[in-house]
Amino acid sequence: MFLENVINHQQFLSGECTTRFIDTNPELLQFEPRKDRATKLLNFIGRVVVHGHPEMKGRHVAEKPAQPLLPNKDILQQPVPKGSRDRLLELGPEKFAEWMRQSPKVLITDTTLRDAHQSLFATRMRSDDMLRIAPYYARLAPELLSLECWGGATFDVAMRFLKEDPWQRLRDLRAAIPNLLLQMLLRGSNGVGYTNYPDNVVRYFVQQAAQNGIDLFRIFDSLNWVENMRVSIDAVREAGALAEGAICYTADLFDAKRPKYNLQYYVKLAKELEAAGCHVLGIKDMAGVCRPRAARELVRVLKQEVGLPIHFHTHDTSGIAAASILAAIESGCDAVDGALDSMSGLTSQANLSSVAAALENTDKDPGLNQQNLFQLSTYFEGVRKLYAPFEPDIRSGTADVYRHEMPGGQYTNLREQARSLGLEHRWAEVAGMYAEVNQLFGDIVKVTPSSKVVGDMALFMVSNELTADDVRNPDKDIAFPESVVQLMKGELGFPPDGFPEALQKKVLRGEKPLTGRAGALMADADLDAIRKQAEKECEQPLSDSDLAAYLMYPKVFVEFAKHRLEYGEVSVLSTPTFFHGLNDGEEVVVDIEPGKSLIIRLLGRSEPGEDGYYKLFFELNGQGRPVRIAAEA
Ligand code: 3PY
Ligand code: ZN
Repeated sequence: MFLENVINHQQFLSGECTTRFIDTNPELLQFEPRKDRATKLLNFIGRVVVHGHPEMKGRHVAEKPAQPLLPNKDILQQPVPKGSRDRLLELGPEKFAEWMRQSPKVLITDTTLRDAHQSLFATRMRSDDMLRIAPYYARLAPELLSLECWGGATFDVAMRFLKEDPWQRLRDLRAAIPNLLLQMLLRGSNGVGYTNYPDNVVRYFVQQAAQNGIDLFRIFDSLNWVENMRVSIDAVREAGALAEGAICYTADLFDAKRPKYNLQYYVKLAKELEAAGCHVLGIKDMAGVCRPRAARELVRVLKQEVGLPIHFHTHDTSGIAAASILAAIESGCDAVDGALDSMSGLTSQANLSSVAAALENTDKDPGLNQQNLFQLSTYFEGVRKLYAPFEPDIRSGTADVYRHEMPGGQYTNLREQARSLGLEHRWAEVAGMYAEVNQLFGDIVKVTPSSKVVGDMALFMVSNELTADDVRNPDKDIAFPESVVQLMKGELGFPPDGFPEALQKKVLRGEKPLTGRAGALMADADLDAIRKQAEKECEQPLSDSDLAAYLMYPKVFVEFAKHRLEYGEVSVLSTPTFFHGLNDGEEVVVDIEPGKSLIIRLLGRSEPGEDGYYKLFFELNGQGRPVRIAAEA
């Protein structure tokens, strides 16, 4: 800073410097530490060194993990080959969808950067771990259909826990991977949130997502209500991107005791989505309960009934997802999802490389290079270790998923919620209660946000020692969680057969449920006024994408924006430094922008003085930098 002050000073620039230059210009020594990126980062690291990262509290960390190794960097000398995005730009969405349908080979989506980490370690993967490998993806796996890398819970978690900008992640991935379709998961009228938003907010969000780099939007509704998906489908089409309308698979096609989720139910939905203008039909088996026989039959019939390419998504919670994927492919499924080896299995997706290998030397061979996939997977093996403290101790698949039907993407997140309520040791009870709550609610589709409501209610019942009979009992007064009240009111929409009347009455305490789509009943949001309000709350000017984030999560965004003001872009720190700070004597290089790096070393620290502050001694690019951190967290 001192040097910067000197070399930018008028007198210095004019060459009129004498030995009294500094004495006669005392302002050179007036630093503005709060505005300086390096100081902000040192303060952040200092806090982690002294108090630990708040996200690591109470978690088991054996030792500070090492930064994962990347593949050979010579790979980056290769030009980026053409891929699915080049094809989309050339053909446009309609013809691209037709190409998907005609393609003899099976197309594969890699979910490693979104659903896999959402499902394995509570969505905690940081942008830095994605961006380091991104240019390798572009070169090593150009045959992929898409990279699912955004949306779902990643938007919220990026700001809330990782204190980074989800939009910046998207822009950076886009720049590093120009050749592959980037795919997101959009919860229809619930955007990337847990509630319904006004239609113009959903439209604005979709526009921003498309402008910042999303090509393929997988859109679903948490109660399979197509009315709730139309605004998003139209907005995606207007943006010139690919609209994949997904039906959420629930129960078992062949279970005569749950006839409402039969073939006709799915065929009707699929036809509605086709008529609504979707380019691709998704089958979203969010819990991983679509058994091989059901997958074979569902895809066979849907191929006959609709003219869209079919994209099958499932989870490996049961341990037999690959059998369902291969069965779907036998029936002519056009595209399937998987995750790289080291990020697959359990509540995540099935192993992409193994599915590809199973198809090798057949006419459906996706044409991926196994050695290349292995290089990518090896990197993520190291990444996964960074997040070990967030992984539940699950070691095998379980058929219990057919009972609780919990989405893979919810599993680790709900477990985190249980943990924060001190209920982790009662997890088996929570999972059992989840199944009971589903029956109480009338056997509904469970996917975000309806799955969150079921989860909230299960946690509420376990922590308050309530049984299903207590909940049904009209004479037992219960203060239901707010999300349950919203669900019963119809704020997320309605299942085709409605909610059980008696429970709905009890929850709503005389209030009437909505009679139409929540989004249609809400006035458009005044985006200009909201921007002004948000800028005031955040004490800084906001970009269009910032506004879109505020519209989804006002409170979370304000906290994130204030953190950004105080500590700068902490996303530039490596994950070991972000979560664990530095050991005494440790040095790291932090790239704060292309061509500009900070070399940070922690020399040591003093115990807190009488002023109540620790003093940390850093070296920043070779210069000593003391940092004071309050002993009180
Ligand atoms: C999400 O909405 O985050 C999901 O992963 C749903 O499966
Ligand atoms: Zn999923």
